[in-house]
Amino acid sequence: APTIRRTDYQPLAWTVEAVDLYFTLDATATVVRNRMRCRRQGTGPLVLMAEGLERLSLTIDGAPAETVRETDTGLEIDLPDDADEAVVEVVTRCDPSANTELSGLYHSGGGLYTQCEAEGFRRITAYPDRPDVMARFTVTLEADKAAFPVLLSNGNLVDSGDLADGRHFAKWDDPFLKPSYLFALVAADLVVLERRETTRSGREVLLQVWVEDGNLDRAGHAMDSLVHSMRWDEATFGLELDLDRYMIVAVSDFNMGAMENKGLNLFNAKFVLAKPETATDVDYEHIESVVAHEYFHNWTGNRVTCRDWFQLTLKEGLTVFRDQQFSADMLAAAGGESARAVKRIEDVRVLRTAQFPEDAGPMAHPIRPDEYQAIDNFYTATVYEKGAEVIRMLHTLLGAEGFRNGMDLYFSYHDGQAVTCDDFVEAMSEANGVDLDQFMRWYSQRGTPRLRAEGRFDAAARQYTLTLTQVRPDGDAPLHIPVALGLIGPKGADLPLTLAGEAVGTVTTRLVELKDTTTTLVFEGIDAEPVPSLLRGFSAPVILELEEDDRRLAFRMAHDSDPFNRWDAAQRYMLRVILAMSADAAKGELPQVPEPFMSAFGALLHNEKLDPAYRAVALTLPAEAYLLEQMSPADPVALRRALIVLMRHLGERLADSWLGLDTRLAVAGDYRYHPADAGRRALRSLGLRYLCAAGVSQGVERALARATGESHMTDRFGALAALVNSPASAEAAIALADFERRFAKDALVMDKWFAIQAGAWRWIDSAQPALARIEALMGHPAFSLSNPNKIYALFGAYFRANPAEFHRADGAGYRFWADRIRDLNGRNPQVASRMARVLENWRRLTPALQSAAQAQIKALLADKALSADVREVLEKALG
Ligand code: DPP
Ligand code: ZN
Repeated sequence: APTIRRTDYQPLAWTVEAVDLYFTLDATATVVRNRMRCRRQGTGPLVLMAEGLERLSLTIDGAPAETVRETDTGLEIDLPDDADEAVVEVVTRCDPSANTELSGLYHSGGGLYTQCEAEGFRRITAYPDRPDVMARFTVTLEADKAAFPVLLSNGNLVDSGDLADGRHFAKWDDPFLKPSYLFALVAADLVVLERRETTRSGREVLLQVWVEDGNLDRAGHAMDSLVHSMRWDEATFGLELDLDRYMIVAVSDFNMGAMENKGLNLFNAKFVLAKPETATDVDYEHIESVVAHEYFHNWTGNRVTCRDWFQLTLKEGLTVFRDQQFSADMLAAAGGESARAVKRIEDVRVLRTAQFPEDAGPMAHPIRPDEYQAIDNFYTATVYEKGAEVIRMLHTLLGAEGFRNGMDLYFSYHDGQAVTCDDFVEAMSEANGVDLDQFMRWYSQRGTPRLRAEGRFDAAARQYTLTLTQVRPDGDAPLHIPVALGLIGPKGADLPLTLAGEAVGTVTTRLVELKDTTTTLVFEGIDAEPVPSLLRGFSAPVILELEEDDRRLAFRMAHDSDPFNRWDAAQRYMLRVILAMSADAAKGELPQVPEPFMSAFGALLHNEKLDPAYRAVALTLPAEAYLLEQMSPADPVALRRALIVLMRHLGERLADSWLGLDTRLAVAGDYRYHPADAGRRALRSLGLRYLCAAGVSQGVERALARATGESHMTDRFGALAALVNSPASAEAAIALADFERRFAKDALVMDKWFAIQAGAWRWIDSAQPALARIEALMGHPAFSLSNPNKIYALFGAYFRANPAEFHRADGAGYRFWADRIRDLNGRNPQVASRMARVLENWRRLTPALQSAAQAQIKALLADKALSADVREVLEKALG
């Protein structure tokens, strides 16, 4: 596939001002009549993109089109030089039931649904399918009434009624200009949960959550989340819902999480449906944030959209930041500031697990990429998560009020436009009178910058000198980096920070703006050597390099007043211990757990002043993917051995504490989604993980009772996970069978059942390898290769969450991977390419694993039928 470059952007010669679509819907043959009012804005032909469509007719101003050229991407039509306007009508046919890619118009569970971002609209009709073409849409849907009783599209319902032969129609009008990627339709047999709300300016709006019959009792949390999102955006950014009606529709087969189509959000059902018996606290939290994310896109993405797909982070980074802030505010309102800190920790954990490895591998790209072959490959952790960190830095540098002023100015300039990241940062700059030219480098540099810190204490001068040096991966120009920092005194209290030449201050956390490669800070009035606490709250997405011995880490684990850094100190300590233990395991020695680490860990566990939710994140070991990234060479089997020894030790030695906690922190009464309750449940489930890992019989008994008893999903699943990842294989088998019996007919819950088995660690050498179990589960009646959630659950969990079992010495994991990619490539290239990416960092593995992985990648690339999506990923991986 050709490489598309950011700097090649050109406006189209012809744009569309208004489009009228008439759909004659049918599961196997849908006919779309598309009438576009086109306007000239430059020289050249009218360009229409089209993919896999059967063209039935094409007319220009009512006459059959004559000069039509077929191109690789669609059609080009020459229009008279003196024409400034043309009405172009194109009629095409497509087959939704044959659309296994789930891009464009497709069939799922008896209904018809669309997904158009990024380039799916061209699979529905011929159109200038680019985000800089913003048109007014009117849409008429016509279908068989019995098969498709509900007909939805964007905007307002302006007409509907019955037609002959049992058919009916609905006509929708979207008053807002929009790009084609925000188009959506639904034709299905659904039921609705409705609520009426009044916006801040007093308009009444209708909110709807559409689900399959039988799921209404699972729609309430999504509805609540929507209302909370509305209120938050009004209060925080003064942004109101602009439509009379706002719809969310749950779809079972969906490639991504959800899609922000104007007024008609389509969601992967897993981010809508929840009730206590079927969804965990984590599911509730995800639903709230995804509902918020799509809702916030209505302004950041829809009202102001992207000029081209290179600007994707303009809407995604900003909207992820907004949903993170929203969730943090919601959590803090219910659970206090500690709950806010836990949210920040979770977000950084995702960044480090998913984005740092991407930024260190062959797919590394700036948050605004410079080139791509398949845009679908660039819906990445870098564009989303690192993009959100870049926006967060602006928020940190400008303050909440300055940031708000920048947002206001951005909307005042660009409402209704398709713009670039520069436009956003310029609005922030202008509103605050701040120069952000250097800051813009965050948009063009790839790789995770390192921040090297060195401290020197001068007792005689009572000074502490801190030298901070930025190291950029490609040796690029220095970045503008906000660093929040503090100094901790010997007794554990923060010291007031006074820089040389300043009046004596009282502030104990300061924000320093690094703009040069090296910055030296001299703090005065320091009487004893302090312990630095740098990058508080993770104020910038960098890797901090600071020499700290075990005692310092333990000290910060006990005293750092910044909850993020306190957690991070524990993570650093764990990382150090695990890497040393893995090195022993790699040499065939029995890894040892250092005693001082046990005390530091125990002190956190026993600290009743810390919220359970906080203790749960602080006592969770770093993710395996993150640990592998820090290991060279990456040796997944040695790492797993070390983790097993460590978990066993933590479970055995602290057994009484875990059991005591488990009793004391039990939550009484009915399930409610609340951060305080969720924190207690999380800590109890974590305790069961350690107890079961160590085979502590009381822990195993409690886990089995909780996994199989009358419980809600959070406790049930926590207990099941503890058993499956433990040497208690007999109890695990009982719990798995019980779970299967209860939920066999519940697709979303069965996804959990598949994933937990695919990700299962092997605690006993004789236990069944994950791969053998997965191969057997592929034949399970609840499994389906056409459902992306099933692919992510069974294969994704194996490839990503079970490195020791996937990277097997005999190469069987890689062969299985290659077979799955080959198979998925033909069905659904987007999903195939996501799965293909799991081996992109193969060069970091041990030599034997490298050659086995490379052989499979090469074999795949020899296949001529490989999609552009998968090919781009594998070619980059091979380098
Ligand atoms: N734009 C969607 C989202 O991130 C993904 N297609 O919300
Ligand atoms: Zn988004």
